Amino acid sequence: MAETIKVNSPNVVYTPEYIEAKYTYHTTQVACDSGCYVVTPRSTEFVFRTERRVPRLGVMLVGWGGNNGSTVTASVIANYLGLTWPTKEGMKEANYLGSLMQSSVVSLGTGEEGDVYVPFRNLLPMVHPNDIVFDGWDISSMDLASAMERACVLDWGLQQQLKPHMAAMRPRPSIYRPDFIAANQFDRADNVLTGTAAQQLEQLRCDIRDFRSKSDVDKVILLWTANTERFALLQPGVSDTADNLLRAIQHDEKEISPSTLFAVASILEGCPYINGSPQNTFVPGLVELAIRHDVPLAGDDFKSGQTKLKSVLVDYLISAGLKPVSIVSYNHLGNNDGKNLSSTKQFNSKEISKSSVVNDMVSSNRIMFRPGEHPDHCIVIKYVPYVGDSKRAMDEYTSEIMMGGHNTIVIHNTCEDSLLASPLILDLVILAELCTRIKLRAIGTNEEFEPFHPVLSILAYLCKAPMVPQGAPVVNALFSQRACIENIMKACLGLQPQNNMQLEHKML
Ligand code: NAI
Ligand code: DG6
Repeated sequence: MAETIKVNSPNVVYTPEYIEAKYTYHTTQVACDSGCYVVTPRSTEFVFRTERRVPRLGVMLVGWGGNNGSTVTASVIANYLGLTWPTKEGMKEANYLGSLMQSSVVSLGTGEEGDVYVPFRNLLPMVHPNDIVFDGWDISSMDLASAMERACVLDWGLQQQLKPHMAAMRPRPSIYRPDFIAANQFDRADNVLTGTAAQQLEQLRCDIRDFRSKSDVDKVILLWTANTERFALLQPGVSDTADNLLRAIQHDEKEISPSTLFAVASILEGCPYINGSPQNTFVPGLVELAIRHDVPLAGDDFKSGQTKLKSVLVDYLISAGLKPVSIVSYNHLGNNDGKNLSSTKQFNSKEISKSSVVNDMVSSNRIMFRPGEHPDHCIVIKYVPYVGDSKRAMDEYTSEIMMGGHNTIVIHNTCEDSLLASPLILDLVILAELCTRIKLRAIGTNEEFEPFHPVLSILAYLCKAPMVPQGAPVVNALFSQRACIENIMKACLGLQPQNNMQLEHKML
């Protein structure tokens, strides 16, 4: 398989610094006039400019010593070193299964023997996960080798090989506001920052600068993979505008969550910030601050297993004309995430994020759902310590079918949660970094190239409750989200989206 791609078109120019591609963006505008939809095809000429130099990327994880944090760090080291280890099923080798960029392919076009598929990662120049440098914070002081052992995720034979490489990695002290996470996390918090919110914010900014200079990375991205917090109350004068938020931090306002403080530090240091948990870190003032500083944000909540499947299955049911009327999603798990979620307020954050995923699909179909009508949707999470990181997810989907019939689908999924989340963390930071190197301008309108909107909805595929720019539609259907990433990356190469028409095979 060839490793590089070169587009042979007068619309695509390669310079040593950039790939510049002219691209015609086709859209369809619909207006309703006297009971008739008037449909107008439109097209806009864009130039996409992608910086070719791939930076050395540093990733700072908040919650570095947790199951996800230790697993993703260990997995990258194992891949970098090409480790293999024995198990009762034979030898295993390090890989990146579950990563959209590293392990899935896209169709590039048609070759002599049919469609030619290439790894997603080869479409544009992007960071390889093996080259990411990790650092981070945790309220638990445990070194990363011990944290990996505490997580009980990776095989023992692999852990033994990794320990010497991880023992010196120590999370930086973090912000602990006991009120935001479950009380049952208290005994973990032995590595905490003291001082006011303003002093803590300053310390986080120093940490980012310290990491940047000591590790010699070109860019830093922060990603929250710490415990799920409760929702912060949205108080006028505190979190409603950027200025109020900054002022409230100076006043040591207690209703500002640790995650929002991390996001503020990240923005002020010019580092993209990603929220892998469901809480409302991105309060309105924070989003305004990101837009003001032009720093990307993405979230919320990794879409790893049950919800990912839900965003496929409900899309299938509704697009097949079957009417889902009841969706019941039950989970039990025994890791520290499950322990934290056994507390009501933290569970509520997760419940909101897990429930929102079908809304856009339901409201798109007015044949089956009247305005305001919705399937019953119930989320249950139980903490069962014995099963550890091996989460069980059981789902029952009941749909109405023709002539009063019912169709009930039951799914049982068992797998290590952190091994599903880790490749998502890699995809999130790699795609966020790529997005900082893409700029575009509409020919005839914009003279200047502009970056994407700081709210990176392009990362929606990886998020349970995708954040989008104000007023933009939320898309949850998984394959639409995947097509969004693929088609934007293809546009950067002047290539049209995959249209699936295959006309060349449909004529005599
Ligand atoms: P975990 O509980 O093993 O790790 C969280 C870590 O965060 C712990 O080490 C804890 O000490 C630390 N922590 C808590 N508050 C902190 C703070 N203020 N600053 C720094 N560190 C702090 O949880 P796990 O399994 O790694 O999950 C992490 C997050 O990702 C959770 O919020 C979870 O809901 C979310 N998530 C996980 C998914 C998965 O498939 N594993 C999928 C979707 C979301
Ligand atoms: C209980 O479901 C624990 C949660 O943290 C989930 O495991 C996590 O959010 C993954 O959820 P999902 O629905 O994407 O599998």
